[in-house]
Amino acid sequence: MSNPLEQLPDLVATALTTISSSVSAEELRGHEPFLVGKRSPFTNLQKTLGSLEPEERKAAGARLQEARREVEAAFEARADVLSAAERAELYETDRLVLGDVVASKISLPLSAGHPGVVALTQQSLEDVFVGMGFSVAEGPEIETDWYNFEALNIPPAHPARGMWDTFYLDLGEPETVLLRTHTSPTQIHLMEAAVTTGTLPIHAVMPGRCFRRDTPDARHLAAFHQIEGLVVDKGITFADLAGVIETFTKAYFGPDIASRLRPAYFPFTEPSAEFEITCTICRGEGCRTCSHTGWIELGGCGMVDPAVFRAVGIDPDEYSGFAFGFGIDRCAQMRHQIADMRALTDNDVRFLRQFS
Ligand code: FA5
Repeated sequence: MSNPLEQLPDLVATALTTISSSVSAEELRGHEPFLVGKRSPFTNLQKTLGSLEPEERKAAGARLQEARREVEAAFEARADVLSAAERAELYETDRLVLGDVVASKISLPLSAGHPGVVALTQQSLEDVFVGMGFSVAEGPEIETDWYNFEALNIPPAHPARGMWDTFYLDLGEPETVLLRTHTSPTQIHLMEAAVTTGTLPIHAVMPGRCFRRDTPDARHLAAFHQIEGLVVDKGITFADLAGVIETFTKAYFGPDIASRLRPAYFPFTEPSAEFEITCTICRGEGCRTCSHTGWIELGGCGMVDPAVFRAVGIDPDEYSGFAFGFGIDRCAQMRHQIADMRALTDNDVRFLRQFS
């Protein structure tokens, strides 16, 4: 029987010629199955080795393997050369010269970005209140339990703490340092500073970010914004508070949006009220966003509780005041008729672009 490997040198020579004469990586890839793949003569020859005697089969297998490796090595080397040449050519043809970059910069509709709708809303709210004679102040986002709760007449274990589901920080004694749940602690900072520096009265608004363990839904986020208002002066009454709320509503939302105050409870104001406006999504008809009531709660307000004055060293017999705090995101939602507040944090540029 003839030796099946007789033709091996010719097969190797033919394969090497095919490899060296391929002029592109694509052409070489087209030959791959017939040179080193399943359809190569080496694979066919492998199958014929079974007809040899065992001792012949071993030597023939080694020769075949060596020939296959030679072809594979030549194939890899040629593939490297061809693809390197093609990459170099691509770099050359795709290279941008300075003139191209300048030209494309001019023709592209580039956008530098812009403040988001909540930041813009905060600016407009500040403008309205500054126009009404308020100054603007800021307070820290990380607070102690004393500023966020105790000084606001909410002692430990007071049931009202349940109104604000709190994120505590792992700092100091457990549950003593937290992410502020509202902007009301800034009232305390402001009153303390005014007492220390002897700069009463106070007419200020305090915008900022707040955090609650609230499940996001159409009207809630876990990180949201409030704007706090505080007036401390002599002879301030609930009528002043109601007048400020009404003036603000008309100035910011327009003459066709109504506001109303409903009795409520906050430990730091007495009496207290909830401040609601006509739902701008349904214009009072009732919809999913306003839970079919026609009204949307913007915030809370009331006359500063004497206990709060005493906590910061202000004499409640000499001074009186009012405070309010409402959601900036909620204002943005109502002003722009955004049915679901979660759109504010989705980062969808099609949504964000509308408010530039
Ligand atoms: C307060 O936070 C009180 N500090 C308000 C206050 C200040 C009362 C001064 C009296 C005097 P309340 O928890 O109701 O109250 O929140 C006020 C407003 O913040 C809400 O009406 C809503 O507009 C907004 N708000 C509250 N929680 C969220 C939330 N998770 N996402 C978005 N907005 C919220």
